[in-house]
Amino acid sequence: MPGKKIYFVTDAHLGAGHDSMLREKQLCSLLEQMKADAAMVVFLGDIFDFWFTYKHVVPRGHIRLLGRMAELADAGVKLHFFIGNHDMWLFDYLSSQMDITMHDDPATLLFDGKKFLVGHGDGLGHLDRRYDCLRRIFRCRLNQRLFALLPQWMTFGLALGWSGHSRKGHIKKNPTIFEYQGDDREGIVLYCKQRLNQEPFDYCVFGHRHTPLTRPITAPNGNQTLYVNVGDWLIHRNYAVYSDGHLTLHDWQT
Ligand SMILES: [Mn+2]
Repeated sequence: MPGKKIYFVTDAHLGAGHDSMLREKQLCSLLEQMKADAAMVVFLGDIFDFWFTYKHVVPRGHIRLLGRMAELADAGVKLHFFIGNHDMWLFDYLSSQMDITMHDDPATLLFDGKKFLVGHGDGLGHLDRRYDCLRRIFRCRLNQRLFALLPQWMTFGLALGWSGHSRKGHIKKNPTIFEYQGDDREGIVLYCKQRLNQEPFDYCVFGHRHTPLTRPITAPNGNQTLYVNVGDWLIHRNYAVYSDGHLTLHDWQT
């Protein structure tokens, strides 16, 4: 320890659905395997379906995962967490409990001489004005303070109900929402091309789209990169691994 690989996991949405505990246990078994060879573990967001960190109170659940994460951090594995649109209100909870770097926005990670552009993926490419506006409201400090004043039965009831409702609503409105929308309609790809046009990246690694995908992309200036969408742990139970100059997607096996 630490080892030689980077592991990427995303979108477990723990707390959603009846199989949440099973998903959490499966994710923990992957984290157990990581102990053997991980130098870095990157959580790409929406690991929790909803979270709100109060000053003195911790939301119930997810104890196995939190314990495993702390265990990896304590063993010297570098942990990164990119907040998603579902767990954007983790604030400093994880970083107060373990050695982990929290990211509110996409960031550049360097490893093994390679440059990674990494993020969750929501709100990129500015294709959805309504969502941009909502995101600003949710990320506003004052609104977060006001939300914290509401009774917890109300905030959690509201958020978890809305999360499920919004997921079903999106699928109903657009049944192909989780399919690749094309290079000119995928917000993350548009964002990556824009960034790639300014500086080179070896890899762009994101989540949020719930569909695993590996795709070479080229910026207008000719810079090329490999875009990898890790998929999710909600439906697919997949993850990505960087090792020895290769970034690959994997299905989790029991
Ligand atoms: Mn998301």
